[in-house]
Formats: sequence, structure tokens, C-alpha cells
Amino acid sequence: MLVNGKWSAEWNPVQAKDAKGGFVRQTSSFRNWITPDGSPGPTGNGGFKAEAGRYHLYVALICPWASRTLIARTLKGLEDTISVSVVEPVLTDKGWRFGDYPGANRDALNGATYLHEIYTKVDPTLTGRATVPVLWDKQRRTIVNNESADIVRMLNSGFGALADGMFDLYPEDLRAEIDALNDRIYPRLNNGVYRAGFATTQEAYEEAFWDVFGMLDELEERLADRTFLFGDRLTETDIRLFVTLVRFDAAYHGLFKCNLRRLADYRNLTAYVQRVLAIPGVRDTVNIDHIKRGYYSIKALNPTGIVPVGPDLPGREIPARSMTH
Ligand SMILES: N[C@@H](CCC(=O)N[C@@H](CS)C(=O)NCC(=O)O)C(=O)O
Repeated sequence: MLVNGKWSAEWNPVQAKDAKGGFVRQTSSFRNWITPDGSPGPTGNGGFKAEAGRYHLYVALICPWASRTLIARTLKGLEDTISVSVVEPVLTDKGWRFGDYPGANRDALNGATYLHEIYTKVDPTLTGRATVPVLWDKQRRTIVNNESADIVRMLNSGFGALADGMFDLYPEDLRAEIDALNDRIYPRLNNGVYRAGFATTQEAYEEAFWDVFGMLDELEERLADRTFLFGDRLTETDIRLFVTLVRFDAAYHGLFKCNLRRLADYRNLTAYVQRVLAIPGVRDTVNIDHIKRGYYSIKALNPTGIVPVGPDLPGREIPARSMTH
């Protein structure tokens, strides 16, 4: 992480803990909003007007929070309006790195080697994690926002006529219900798998484990008779659920010890993931190789760095044989 603008190699993703050994996620530090006329949003400062070509997203394909923003960008038809850089999947001792790993890019925009350089460009004395996603303003050369929940909302409604109106991810009439369901799914499932994976006590792990499977059971039932979480309309809550589900069997079941059941054992949730994957553009935001390689590179959880060959996921071919056989 960055300490007063200098990279500290004391990289330990489990360092923030609560009294019971539970994983605590850092809060995001840049909270400005892009709006159609540049007026301030609910938090932060104004001056970030929606304009084609002005903004850039830094993402990791391993990361569910960053993937939320990529999916929103796709569903809102903003691919030509907002450019993207993808970091390499392995979280190095210096954090996320730009490079030539298949599916990743170099940072053509700022010429950075590591993502933390983007943060210190904006604040040379910053203390905190250099996380993805980062929404960057090419004009003011600054970070607009690094909180995926905000970014999804500003992609939904901040770009006015530049965006496609086919999906309204946060429709007025569903807002209270969306907020309420997000508030249940986030701690129990989206972050629940991390709480299980990074727990440093049996108690914290088991508490998270039962939250995860309690939530999956409930959602399996909810999706028995509907296409998306709120019926026929796909909302931001679907994006937030999908990014966790699509990683479940590849990463959370094994590495994070969320192994009561696989996603494949849930009929409705599996069909739901396939439905979301079938929406044009969504499949391109999912890279199982980055997901597996990225999660299994977390040294605290997997010191050898060995990446499992399986599981056999629907629609994806396992390499027939590894090089050593
Ligand atoms: N609140 C952030 C969380 C983002 C986050 O935790 N990203 C992780 C990857 S999944 C990250 O970049 N971690 C690197 C680090 O903590 O140094 C969001 O939702 O946008």
C-alpha cells in the first residue's frame, strides 16, 4: 500500500482486521461524480462533465468490483466513450502492474508500470491502497472516483445522451428495493466470500461461511420464478450479484473455502449466470484465466502460487493437458 506517497512492500491483504479476526475492507478515497452538465454529484466536487473520450477506466479482470464497472460500461453502450486499461492478473509486491500478460495492457495513457503511480500522480502524499477500479479524467489528469458502486451509478445516468437507454440500472421506482437488496447481498455474499477467505480465526470464517450460503440459498429461491432479481428488468443489483457468482466455482469455492456447495449445484443461480452471460458484451468482461491466476496468486492464501487446472466450467474448455504431462 501507499504510505505518504511511497510504496510500502509490507503488502498483506489481511492486515485490516476487526476484533474477531474478520476482514475489513478499506473505504474508497476519491468520490467525485461525472454528471451531464458537470455539476457535483451526491459526494465530492463538481467539474466532471460527461464528454466522449474524456474518461478512462483502469480495471483488473480478476476483480469483481472493477468488473461491475466494465459490465455497466458495456450495457450502457459506452465502450467508445470511455477507454479502458486492464492490469495483469497477478497482484505483485508493488500492487497491480501493467504489462503484456494475455488480456492485459500497458498503460498507454499515463505510462505507469504500477497502478499506485496513478494514485500518486494525483496526490504525491497519499496513504492507502491502490485499488481498481479507477475512473480517470484525461482532461484534468486526476482520479474522478475509485468506488465501483458510485461508478456504476454514474455510468448509468451521468452520461445523458452519450449512453444507451436500453438498460436503466437504477430505475426510480425500484431504488428503495435495490438499495435494500444491495445492503443485504454486499456484506453476506459479495464481501462475505472475502470475509471467509481472509478470516484469521475459525469463528470469523464460519460466520462468513454461513452468511454466504444463507444468501445463496435465499437467492436461489428468489430466482425460481423470475429472469432477474427484480423481474424482467436487469438492474445494478444483478451486476453486483453476477460478478460474485461468476467467480464462485473458479475461486471462492476452493481458495476462499466457501465449499458447502458449488454454484453449479444451484440450478436457478446457474441458469441466471448463463442468462446474464448471454447479454451481448457481458461475456467479454469475464476472463476465467485472469480470475484463477489472480486469486491463486494471493500469497497469504496460496504460498506456492499453484493455479488449479479445474473446475470444468460451463462454456469453457479446460486446457486438455498441462505442459508437464
Ligand atoms: N471499494 C472498492 C473496492 C475495490 C477493491 O477492493 N479492489 C481490489 C481488487 S478486487 C484491489 O484493487 N485491491 C488491491 C489492494 O487492496 O491493494 C470498490 O468497490 O471499488
